[in-house]
Amino acid sequence: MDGGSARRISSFIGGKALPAEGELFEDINPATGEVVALVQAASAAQVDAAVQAARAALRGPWGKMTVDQRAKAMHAIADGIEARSEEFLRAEILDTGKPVSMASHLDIPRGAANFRAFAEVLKHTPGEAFPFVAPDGRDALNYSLRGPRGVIAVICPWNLPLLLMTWKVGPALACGNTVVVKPSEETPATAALLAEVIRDAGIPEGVYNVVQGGGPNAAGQWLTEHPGVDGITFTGETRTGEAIMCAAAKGVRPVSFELGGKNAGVIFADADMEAALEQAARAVFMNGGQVCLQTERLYVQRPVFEEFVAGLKAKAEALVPGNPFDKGTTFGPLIPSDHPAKVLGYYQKAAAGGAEVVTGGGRLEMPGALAGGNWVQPTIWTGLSDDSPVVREEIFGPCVHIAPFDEEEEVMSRANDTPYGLASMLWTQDVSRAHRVAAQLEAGITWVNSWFVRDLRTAFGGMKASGIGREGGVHGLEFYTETRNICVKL
Ligand code: NAD
Ligand code: 6OD
Repeated sequence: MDGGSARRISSFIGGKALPAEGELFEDINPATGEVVALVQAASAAQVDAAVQAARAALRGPWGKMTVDQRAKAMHAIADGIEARSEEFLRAEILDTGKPVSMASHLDIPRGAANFRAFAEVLKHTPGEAFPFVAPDGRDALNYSLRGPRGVIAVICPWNLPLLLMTWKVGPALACGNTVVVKPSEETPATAALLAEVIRDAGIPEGVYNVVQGGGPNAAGQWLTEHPGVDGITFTGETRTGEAIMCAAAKGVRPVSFELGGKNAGVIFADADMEAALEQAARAVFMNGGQVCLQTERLYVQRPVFEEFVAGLKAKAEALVPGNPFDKGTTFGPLIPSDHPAKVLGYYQKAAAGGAEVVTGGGRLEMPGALAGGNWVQPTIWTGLSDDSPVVREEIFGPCVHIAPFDEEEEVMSRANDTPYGLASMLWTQDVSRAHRVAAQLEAGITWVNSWFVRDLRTAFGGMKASGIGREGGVHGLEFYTETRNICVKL
């Protein structure tokens, strides 16, 4: 096992890494259960220092840069990630246990792409100006100026640590804000590495700060409650979003939230079965099912139901769990140490509720060094009713319930019968039906005959309990900038 001995990771404030001392917590490799690092937990005073450093940096050279200069800086950060991609890859794999085949194609390259994409969006976003005649007959001109919102708190989850952090840090910095990032306590490493890249790219100190630690009564809560924060962008559980919204209410600070989901996939009988199975297997099992866009409910039209269930079972059983550093590994562990208990709890509920367990349904016993990791079996169920907790609640694991349906109208109402609305997936070769159904699915994003093929310039976010606001391309400007209207009488 390519584990590595425990190293130290710390917070990064005002251009400097703090000494890794004081209160320390363990960073665990989920594939093995080994401690890979000891992490310095930021104190309330250090969180305050990070916010002060970010505020001071707004008044320094960063605040005076032109859009072109900032865009150049964003590309320099992306270059830095690419130059150190092997280090990012190793750090991300040790923190998450995800297979190298996935992290090298998705997490790290998209981490760099987030800086390039938002640099270009800013450079090419037009402004607005309205010449008009005022009531007194004189000419007038109104125009808008967009400026940074200020100090942005970036609160991150553990499932795609670098990708989802840079997805927010990229637009925040491109718009001229400064940030204080709170990575998940489960995955602290790549936020610390990014601090070195940003420092080495010549970005002024205080523009990018990291506070390590937990959420409640720790760095996350102290940061979101801090009055010096001008906006909070958060990805994580809906319940955590509710707590953060309460913190943001003080001072009426804006939030941008990407939250939980219980995403539905709909397979019509005319779907290209081979492609649908290939992508459904990704949509259910990629990253151990720990992707917000993951499909946990599949509805398959009755004539192809048996064929589809058998096909997905074969895909699940062909997954290769193993050492994440091996190129042939295609399936990794759950990430937090307490996550198997939650996921296995749903596995038990499904069995107790009368589900047919098509495959999986329990812990995954692994050999050697992997025996201590957070492994659960890829799992498929059928036979539960739509109101079963397994079919209604977010599990965030490598599992799916598959139910048959007969009519288009029926499946629409079943797919939409959820408090969530993040993503959905739809397979049909009937173009009219694809457009008709996609327009009715209550989800921020619908994949048609595909899964997770999203251009970074498009809007991303959830309906209902899956989020507030949209990020991506120009859509993120609503949150990451403040617009001022200038009214001139000529
Ligand atoms: P989480 O909500 O437990 O934690 C996310 C972050 O919030 C962590 O950094 C945590 O320390 C911090 N936090 C927790 N309590 C806090 C508090 N009271 N105040 C401030 N910060 C606090 O989420 P998670 O377990 O890391 O991630 C899994 C969840 O994230 C799933 O529900 C998943 O659906 C969701 N998710 C959503 C998206 C999306 O784009 N919609 C993407 C990825 C993950
Ligand atoms: O990169 C993306 O398109 C994106 N924002 C993915 C989100 C995945 C959530 O787990």
